Amino acid sequence: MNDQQRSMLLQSASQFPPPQGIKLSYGTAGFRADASILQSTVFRIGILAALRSLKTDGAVIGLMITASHNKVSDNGVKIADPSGGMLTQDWEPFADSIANAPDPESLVRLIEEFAKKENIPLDRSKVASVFLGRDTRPSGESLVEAAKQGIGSVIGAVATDLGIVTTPQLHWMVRARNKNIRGSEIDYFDQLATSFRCLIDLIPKKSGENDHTIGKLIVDCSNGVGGEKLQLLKEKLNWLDLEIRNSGKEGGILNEGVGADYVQKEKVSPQGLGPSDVGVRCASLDGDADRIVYFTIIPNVNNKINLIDGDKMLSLFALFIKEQLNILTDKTEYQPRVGVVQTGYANGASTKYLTELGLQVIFTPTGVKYLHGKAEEYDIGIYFEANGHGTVLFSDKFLTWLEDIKSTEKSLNKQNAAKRLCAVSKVVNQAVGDALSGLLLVEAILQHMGWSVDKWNELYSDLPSRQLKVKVADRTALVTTNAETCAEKPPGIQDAINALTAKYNQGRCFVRPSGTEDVVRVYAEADTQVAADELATSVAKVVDQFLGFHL
Ligand code: G16
Repeated sequence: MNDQQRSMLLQSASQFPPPQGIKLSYGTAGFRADASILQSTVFRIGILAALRSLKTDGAVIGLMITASHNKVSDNGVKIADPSGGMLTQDWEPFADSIANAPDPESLVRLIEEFAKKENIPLDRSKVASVFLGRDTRPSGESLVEAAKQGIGSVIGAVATDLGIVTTPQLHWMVRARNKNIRGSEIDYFDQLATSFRCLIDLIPKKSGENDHTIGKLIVDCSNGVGGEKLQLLKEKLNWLDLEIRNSGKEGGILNEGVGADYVQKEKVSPQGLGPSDVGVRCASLDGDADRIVYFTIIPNVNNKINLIDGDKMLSLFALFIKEQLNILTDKTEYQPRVGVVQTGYANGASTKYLTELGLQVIFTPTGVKYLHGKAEEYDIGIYFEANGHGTVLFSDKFLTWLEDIKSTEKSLNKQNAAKRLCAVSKVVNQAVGDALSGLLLVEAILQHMGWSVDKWNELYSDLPSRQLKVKVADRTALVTTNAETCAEKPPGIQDAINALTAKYNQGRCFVRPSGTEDVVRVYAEADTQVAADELATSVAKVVDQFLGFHL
C-alpha cells in the first residue's frame, strides 16, 4: 500500500470508530447485531469485499445488508463470493480481526499484512467490483452508505448499489455477472417464470384437460422484502393463484409475529392469517426471503398449524428428481451421484424417509455455508435446513449430459424427463437457498403430482419436536462437535443432556450456540409432543445451570 492509499484509508476509517467493549464475530451467516453499533463493522466489511474482489481477479463480490429473521432493530452483513455462494470460510478469521481492530492504525496494519500474505494487488492493476443490496430495514440505507465508504477507500474499487433486493437475488446476480450471463432483476424474474412455465407445460395431460390447478396459495411475506418481490414475480405468473399477506405495506412490523422463522419455531399461524384461511395452502417467507416453510391452519385450535418444513420440501424435491432420474438412467452407463444434506435439526422421520428412498444423507453443522459446500460434491446435491433454507445444486457434467439427452434421445418420455430436470436447475437458485424459487418448485411439483398440500404432508409423519432459546452469559463457552449435536464444553453438560434424553422414547436432543442471535438453541425430539416439550424444557434448565447469568 502506498502512502496515499494508507492515509486515505486511515482518514476514512477514523470516521467509523468501532463500538467500545463489544466483540463482534462472524457467525452462521456474517455479522449481526443491533443496527446502532454496526456502522464500523459494515465499513470494514466493505473493505474486505473490495479486497476479495481484487484477490479473485476483479470478480464481482456481493455485500448484503440484512439481519434476515432477526428483529427489525437488528441489522447485519452477508457476503457473496464470486460463485454466488457464501464468503469462503478461509476469510472469516480476517473478517473477525478487522471487525474488531481497535483503531484505524491497527486496521490498516491488519489489511497490509493480509494483503501481503494473500498476494492481493493493491497497486491499481485490478479493478475491484462490489454489488450492494439491502433488505427493507430502516437502518439499511445508512449502512449501505458505510459499506460504500469502505469499498471506496480501496483504490480503484467500484460499488454498484442494487437497492432493495432479496438476499438470494443478490447472490444470483453476483453469480450471473461472474458467469457473463444476463443478471439484472428482470432477468432473474424472467428465468424463474420461464422455467416454472416449462415445468407446468411438461405435466402429462389427460385428454381434454387444461392447466392443472391445485387451488390458492397464501404467502405471508414477514413484512419484509419478499412482499414487493413476490408481487413482481406474481405479475409474470398471472395464472398462479397466489395471495400475498404481510407484504410490509399494511403497517406490520418485520418478523414480529410473522415470517418463516416464527412459524417454524412456534408452530402457529402468523398474524394476518386466521380461521378464514383454514383449508388453504399457506407459506411463510423470512425477512430477506431466503427461507420458506409451508403450513395449513388446523381448525378450531388456537392458531395451531400443520407445519410443512424444509425437511418436507427436501423430501418432495428428492422424490421428484429421483422419479425423473429413474426414467433417464435406466440402463445408462453414467449414473449421476445424488446426495442429500441435512443438519441436526432435521426431523428424524425425514432422515428415515430419505434413507429408505435409497438416498445418501450427510449431516453438517447449521449454516448454509456448510450444507452448500457438501452438496456441491454431488452431480445433484439437495440440501435443506428444517427452517426452510436450502436449494438443489446441479453439476456442469450432469447438465451437459441432460442437454445431450434433450437433443439426441428418441424416447419422448426420456426427453421430457431431461427437460424437466433442466427446468428445475433454472427454477432453483444455484447460488444459495431462495424462498421465491423454492416456492415455484414446490408449486410445480405439487401440480405435476396432482397432490394437495395434505397429500404432500403425508409423505411421512414428523416426530414431535420442540425448539427453545436460552439467554446465557457467554454463548461462546458452549463448544460443540459432531455436526453440533454433541457439547464438548462446558464439561459435564453433555452427560446431563444424555441422562435426560434417555428418559424419553425416541428421545433426541442437542444444544448449540446460535450464530445469528445472542442465545443458545435447544432442540428436542421424542415420541409425543408432551415428551418433546418436557425434554426441551428440562435441557433448557441444564443450559441455564451450566451457562446462565447466575455464574
Ligand atoms: C442464517 C443461516 C442459516 C441458519 C440460520 C440460523 O439464516 O443462513 O443457515 O440456519 O441463520 O442460524 P443460527 O441457528 O446459528 O442462529 P438467516 O435466514 O437468518 O440468514
